[in-house]
Amino acid sequence: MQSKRLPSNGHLESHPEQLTVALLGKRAELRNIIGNMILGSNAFDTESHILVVGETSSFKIINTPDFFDEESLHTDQHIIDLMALSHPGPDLFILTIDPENTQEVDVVAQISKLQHTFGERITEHLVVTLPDMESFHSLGHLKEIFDIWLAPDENLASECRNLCSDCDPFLYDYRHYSQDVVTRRKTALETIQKQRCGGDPPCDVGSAGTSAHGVPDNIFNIVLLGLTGTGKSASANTILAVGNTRRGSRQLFRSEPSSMPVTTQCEFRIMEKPFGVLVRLVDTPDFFHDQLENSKAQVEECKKYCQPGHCVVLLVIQLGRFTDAEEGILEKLEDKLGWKIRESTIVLLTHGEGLKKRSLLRFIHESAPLKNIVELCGFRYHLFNNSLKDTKQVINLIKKIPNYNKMFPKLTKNY
Ligand SMILES: Nc1nc2c(ncn2[C@@H]2O[C@H](COP(=O)(O)OP(=O)(O)O)[C@@H](O)[C@H]2O)c(=O)[nH]1
Ligand SMILES: [Mg+2]
Repeated sequence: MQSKRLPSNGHLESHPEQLTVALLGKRAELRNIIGNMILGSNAFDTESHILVVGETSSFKIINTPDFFDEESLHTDQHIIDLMALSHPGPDLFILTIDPENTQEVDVVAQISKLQHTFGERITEHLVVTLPDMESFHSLGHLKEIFDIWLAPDENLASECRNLCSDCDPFLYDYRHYSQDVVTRRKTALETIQKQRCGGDPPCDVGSAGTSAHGVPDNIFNIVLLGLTGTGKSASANTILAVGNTRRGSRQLFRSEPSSMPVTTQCEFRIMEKPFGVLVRLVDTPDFFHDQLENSKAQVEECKKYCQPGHCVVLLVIQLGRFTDAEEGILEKLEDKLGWKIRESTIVLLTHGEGLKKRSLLRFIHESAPLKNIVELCGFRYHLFNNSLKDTKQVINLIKKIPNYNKMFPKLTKNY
């Protein structure tokens, strides 16, 4: 593909393999997540009202503000900037669909607007990312109608280069925007870039630059940790159920009784309701299970989401079934993850129906090792009955997240 591409700017000469990707969509947080996933860094971390460029030698990602905001006074400027920064055309457009806009009519309207703005052929270079497998299935037919690629968020990073491997370069058509204006803007942006950066290394206008791999992005993570069979996946599903509307229902995590690990790798779902901001719900395998292959790699994957200040850990323990293996589990997890997760941990006890009418606090006090863990976690604990899909137990859990009212101000208003 690169050999077919016209050289559009200085970066291609230094990085001939570099692909240029235009990142579009209504929600800044989601665009940031996708952009960071592809770059393998935390280059994008704010809601920006200008175009932000993040680069590695493999990718140049142009993260655009919301083109679909009818009230924006700057849409034309943003479109011209995108055309200038990716002149004569990017290798790929990625349209990120957020969990609240997965209705077919919304998605079709966005694709049509892009065709109208940039040219009919955009669809041959367009990847639409969907937030869950359910919308992936329900919108599957759009693939044929528009000749686009549909991709669930999770697999995108590895797919990006494959997608570009055998298509002709995309070239903007200039039906609505003058080519002269775009090339003038391109020269102006290059001049600004040179003044700012001395031309080397590239750090375009509004550049986020790039940074170390594995640094967390700006999304808050809820990470479920614990041994096999304690109810991590079932608890994640209970949380997920609160945000599910009929049109936005999400694929559940696999949860079933088994002494062998059912969850064998870290998995996440992005949700917005009831938090009011995007939250990544991360289910993990039992890192201590001797049948878990690749345990080290899974811990590394988990570390991406489980970083101080960016997450809450739910340490899941089955009520009434505290095992020897769980003694010292908090310290062992801290060892693996490399920080004092206790500062951000809530002990989540499952099988709440087993408590009957007894007091939970008394129950905890009767088990010295359980009491010890709860104590180490600053007495943050909560009880779930995962056989009930009860919103209240989830909201009460969220309210135990340290600083929840600052992080989720809309939740405070709604509940
Ligand atoms: N009755 C009941 N069953 C539960 C509860 N939580 C989990 N389970 C069941 O326990 C089994 C193991 O749960 P799972 O979520 O797969 O555990 P994981 O290995 O920690 O992810 C599944 O059959 C769940 O349905 C609960 O609160 N009540
Ligand atoms: Mg599981």
